[in-house]
Formats: sequence, structure tokens, C-alpha cells
Amino acid sequence: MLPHADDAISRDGKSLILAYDHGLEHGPVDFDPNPSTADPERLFELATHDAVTALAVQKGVAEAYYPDYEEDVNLLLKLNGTSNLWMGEPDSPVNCSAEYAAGLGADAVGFTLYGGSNYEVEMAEEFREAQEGAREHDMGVVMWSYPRGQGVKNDTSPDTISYAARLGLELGADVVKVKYPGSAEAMGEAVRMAGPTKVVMSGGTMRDDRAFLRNVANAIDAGATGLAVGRNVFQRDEPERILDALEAVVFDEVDPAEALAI
Ligand code: FBP
Repeated sequence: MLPHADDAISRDGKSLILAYDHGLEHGPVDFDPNPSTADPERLFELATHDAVTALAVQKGVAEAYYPDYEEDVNLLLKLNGTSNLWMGEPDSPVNCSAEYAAGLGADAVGFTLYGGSNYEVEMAEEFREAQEGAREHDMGVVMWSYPRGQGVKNDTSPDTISYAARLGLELGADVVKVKYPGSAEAMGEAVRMAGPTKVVMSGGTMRDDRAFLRNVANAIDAGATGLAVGRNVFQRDEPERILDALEAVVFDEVDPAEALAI
């Protein structure tokens, strides 16, 4: 972890990363609730919202759309990813190098690590290459730290999430993205384990406004520095409205009920 390495994808030390790698990770089904979001252009437009500090996409989407948005959107390029069609032990093939990401204009790279998977050893070696490559090109490193697979009984238990956060620190991520462990107390422990590595909360499946914003506020209170969210923004009928509220909760620490009334 290097001080300030994530500055390009943060605002006042906090981050709201809009995640849009779902076309690969889950497939077109994730666009069903809001069909216009199948068009990456819609997400790049959303990413110009003041609340959004970076847009996370895969290489192909970046190649096709980022040239038109370089001025207005910070790019977080995922270097690995897997489809829902894969039915084996959790793994995530590398599809882009840090060097290629730098050439596309990325401000940071993203990498999924499935600790506890039978492929953990290979994934950690691949992460090393990505992390060191990012350092060479002055890009931040965001780890999607998602323990799962044969070695993991409960992938969102407080112990598992603390371990996930710690993996981010140990392996040299600037920001580690973890699932919400169910309470502010458990999130606080994960933040403590991550030390100087910043912890952001994963968005998860669609929830009602209040419940979602309450989790986000709890995570911020517990020391998380923001969130990396996909479905809970782009599957809504009015994604801009939830971004307005998230901006208030994450950056101004406004109470969720008040944020929704803005
Ligand atoms: P959501 O906010 O929609 O949960 O997205 C976060 C994310 O990490 C995405 O970047 C990724 O596509 C997805 O979740 C993977 O989720 P999972 O592997 O748990 O299905």
C-alpha cells in the first residue's frame, strides 16, 4: 500500500466506485431491471455524476467507450474476471495487464482474489504481477477480496470479512473491496485489520433505498472509506437519485433519511 496511490479515484480520501463488470460476471440478466443499462454509454454518463470517483469496467468496454470520457470519468480497469457460465472452483482469469491498462488511460487497476479457493495460490501470484505493474505506472490498486470456494464456510461472516480485508493489506492493495459483514461492529473490525489499506463496501443485490443507505452509513461510521456499487445503482429506475443520496451519505455523512429527502 502506498500513501496517496488511490488519490486519482478518491475525493477527500473517500471513494464511490461505480462497478460495471456485471456483463461479464453475471451476464445480461443484470440489465433486465433497467434495460437501458445494457448500453455502456448509459453507465459512462452516470459515472460523470459528481458522486462517482471512478468507473470499474473490463478491458473491452474501456477500449470501446473510454476515449470519449477520458476528461470526465476516472477509469478503474479490472484486470481479471470470470463469467457465470463457469461452474468450477472460483477462479478469475487475467484478461489484461497493468501495462495495457496504463495505455488505455486507467487511473487504477482492479483485481479479484478468491482467498480460500483451490486457485488461491495462482491468483495471488497473478495479483503480484498486477500490483507491481500498477506501481510501475503510478496507478492505484483495488482488490475485490471475496473469499469463497472449498476453504470457506461462510463468505460474509465477520471473521471471513476481516480476513478478506487483511489480505488487501498483506498483498499490497491501496483499497480493498469487501462484502458487508452484517454489522457496523464487524465492519469496524475489518477496517482495523486492513490498517492503512482503505476498505470499501460492496453494493450487493438490489435493496430498498433506506436499507441500502443505512448499511452504507453504518460502514462509513465504522471507518470504511466508501463503496464500490453496481446493481444498487444501475438497476434502479432513477439511478441519479440514489447517487445524489449516496453522495450526501458518503462524502457529507448526512443521515440516510435526510439524504433521501434531498
Ligand atoms: P454489486 O454492487 O452489484 O454487488 O457489484 C459489485 C461486484 O463486486 C461487481 O464488481 C461484480 O460484478 C460483482 O459484484 C460480483 O459479485 P459476485 O461475484 O458476488 O456475484
